[in-house]
Amino acid sequence: MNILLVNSPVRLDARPNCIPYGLATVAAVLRNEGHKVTLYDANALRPTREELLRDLGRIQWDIAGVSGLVTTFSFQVWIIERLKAMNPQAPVVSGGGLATSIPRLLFKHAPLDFAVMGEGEETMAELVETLERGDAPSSVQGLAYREEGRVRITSPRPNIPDLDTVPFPAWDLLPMEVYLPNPVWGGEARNSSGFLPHVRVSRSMNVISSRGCPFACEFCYHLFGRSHYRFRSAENVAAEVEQLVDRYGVDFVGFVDDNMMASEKRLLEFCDLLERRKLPITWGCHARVTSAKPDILQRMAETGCVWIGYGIESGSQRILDAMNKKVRVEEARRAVLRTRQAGMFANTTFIFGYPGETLETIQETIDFKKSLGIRCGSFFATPYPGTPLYEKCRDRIPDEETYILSLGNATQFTVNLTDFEEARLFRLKQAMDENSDVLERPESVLSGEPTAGYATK
Ligand code: B12
Ligand code: SF4
Repeated sequence: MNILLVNSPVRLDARPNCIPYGLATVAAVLRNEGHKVTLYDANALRPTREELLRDLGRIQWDIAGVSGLVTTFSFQVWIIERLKAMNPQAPVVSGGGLATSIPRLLFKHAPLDFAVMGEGEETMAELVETLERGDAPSSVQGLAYREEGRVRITSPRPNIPDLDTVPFPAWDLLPMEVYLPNPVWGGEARNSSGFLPHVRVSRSMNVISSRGCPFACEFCYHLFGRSHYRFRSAENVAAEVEQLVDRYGVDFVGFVDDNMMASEKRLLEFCDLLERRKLPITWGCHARVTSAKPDILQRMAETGCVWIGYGIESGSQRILDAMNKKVRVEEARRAVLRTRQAGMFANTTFIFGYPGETLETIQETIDFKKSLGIRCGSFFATPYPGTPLYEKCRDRIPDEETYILSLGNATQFTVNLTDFEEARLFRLKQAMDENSDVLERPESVLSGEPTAGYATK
């Protein structure tokens, strides 16, 4: 079959820096099954809508797939309508964060045929095979589809037990040269990250070495189910890095897994492989502060790790507990210091305006940042559908559809989860981002107008 896969654009104020990793592994699986796959990455190419339609007009497909995060709702509704109008016989399938978290809403607004929920490789391959045979989709696990005007959801598909069986992404179907020059992290990525000044990155690529996370923070969306953590073998990950170096001259790999350091044994094996194969890369990863042990950090730095991103979220224990973060403020502080001592950049991200946020908790975060010399912005606490935080805050979201349409970068305000009035909330966020004390500040300062970019409504 001819299969067209479209990736939706996100974060248009930053240059595209991450390949759509999951969509590209789905593409690789479909190709291995003998299908002809075209991958149109609208996030890399950033075409106008007219250009996109013109480009699609040149492609033939029997089945179309669309991928995107929950923030791509309006784009997906539009593109699904267009795909159906251009080729009414061809089923359209959506997968990824949007299809998994709010499939019914997508069915309501778009002429969608199928939503693949959760991991996509096996479900999509099985769906295509089922449609090719002309069988009913009801036997395909992990799927939502229309039946007699209603949306039916089949039983959940168990996660792939051995991730080493998943092929590497179909890089050759992607416009790799668009992504490679744009570092996964750093100022231009607009994800509040930095780099050490001496680190030079010329060709950077994102890799996923594990899926899921063993923890359950209240605000975090778990696409592959809560608390189900699986990791690829060190050998399998090193082989992928080696191919990226050989084929694309990659000199920096960003592991964008939720928590790349969760298995110490696998991490140390991976470091050994990098050393033994003399792979000429620097690298970075996301991790939990509780994984930051001095000997492990030392070994990571020796083998080229230059960046570790920690979701610190707050300097207030009360807020961390409310988030179900299962971390002590002191552990976060230690992780930053130890990472720096090992010679790496400790990137930190913070959430502002969590339910329960007060002047005192904001000041605690400011104190935390100041004590470590951290200067960075924060993200507005944003409840994403499918998270416990979303359920907890439903009463603050009067109309779900309007809310979903407002979701974008969490540097922008969507919903007030605190008891502060909005104008004050914006000023407080600015103060926290700039490390200006809020408890001792004269009221005249806090009641002034926030600088442009803060009153983001
Ligand atoms: C890299 C990344 C990004 C990148 C690029 C995303 C992209 N489109 O490529 C950037 C930095 C741009 C980004 C931005 C944001 N992100 Co992000 N991001 C990630 C991250 C860390 C990794 C994605 C990844 O590679 N996953 C691994 C692969 C294997 O999974 P996958 O992509 O989901 O694909 C699988 C399935 O979803 C499915 N599938 C996917 N597409 C399709 C299509 C079809 C047709 C089929 C059949 C199946 C299918 O099959 C794949 C293979 O199993 C995830 C966390 C995570 N670990 O997943 C968060 C995550 C996806 N991001 C998330 C969020 C919230 C955001 C932001 C809103 C954050 C913010 N506060 O601003 C912004 C978006 C801003 C905007 N303006 O839209 C949430 C998604 C919530 C949701 N319900 O969609 C996640 C899950 C983080 C979290 N735990 O909360 N992100
Ligand atoms: S925020 Fe991080 S540690 Fe918490 S559940 Fe999400 S991925 Fe896991």
